[in-house]
Amino acid sequence: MRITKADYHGSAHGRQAFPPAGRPEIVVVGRSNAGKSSVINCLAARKNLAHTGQTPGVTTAIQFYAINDAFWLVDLPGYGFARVSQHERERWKDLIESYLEDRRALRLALMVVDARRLPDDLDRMMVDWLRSRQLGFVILANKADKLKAKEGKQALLTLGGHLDLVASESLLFSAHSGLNRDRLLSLISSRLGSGGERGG
Ligand SMILES: Nc1nc2c(ncn2[C@@H]2O[C@H](COP(=O)(O)OP(=O)(O)OP(=O)(O)O)[C@@H](O)[C@H]2O)c(=O)[nH]1
Ligand SMILES: [Mg+2]
Repeated sequence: MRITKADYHGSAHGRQAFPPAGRPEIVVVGRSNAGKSSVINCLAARKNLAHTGQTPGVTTAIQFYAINDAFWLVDLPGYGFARVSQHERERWKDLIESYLEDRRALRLALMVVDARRLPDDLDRMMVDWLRSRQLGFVILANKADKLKAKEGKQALLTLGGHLDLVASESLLFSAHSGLNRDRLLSLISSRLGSGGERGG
């Protein structure tokens, strides 16, 4: 698949601002600062489509991007960011859950983790949640440009061990170098083509 058009559509702080159903959706989830917004920019081959930043907590609402006028690529706030108030964290959690529960046209979740870090309880909870909802996912072990090839392989094994993944559920990735961008685009393309709405 080639991405020829990527447009920012809007930002949602609640259900009422989600775009109407119709197009299939691909969502990006993961811990704050793992590189979710950077993955979107990498896929769209645009430097500043989604806001990124060195400090966690950059994305605070759900961002919708229209890709090829055919599907939504959706950026979520990150979880696990300690330096916001409990109230704000609860609000993000409710927002993320309302989105993931609500959207029948979700075809695939791209769960972004930092390949240099061990997954934690929140990552585990997210994987369990995705499994329990039977939402297809792939874990992107991002920032692989910071690792040597051997370390990258080891990071994937460690990740798989901690989260009980089968090989097809993770991919070494770099939003900066574009490592495995093509493979991810093929996966997205095949999921978009697979049709069908999620069951209740
Ligand atoms: N070296 C390297 N750095 C990356 C990569 N992807 C993201 N980063 C950096 O990681 C930091 C966080 O990236 P973001 O894309 O803003 O992360 P996010 O997950 O959207 O963060 P929140 O919106 O705060 O949840 C930025 O400084 C990025 O430049 C990558 O593949 N390699
Ligand atoms: Mg972000």
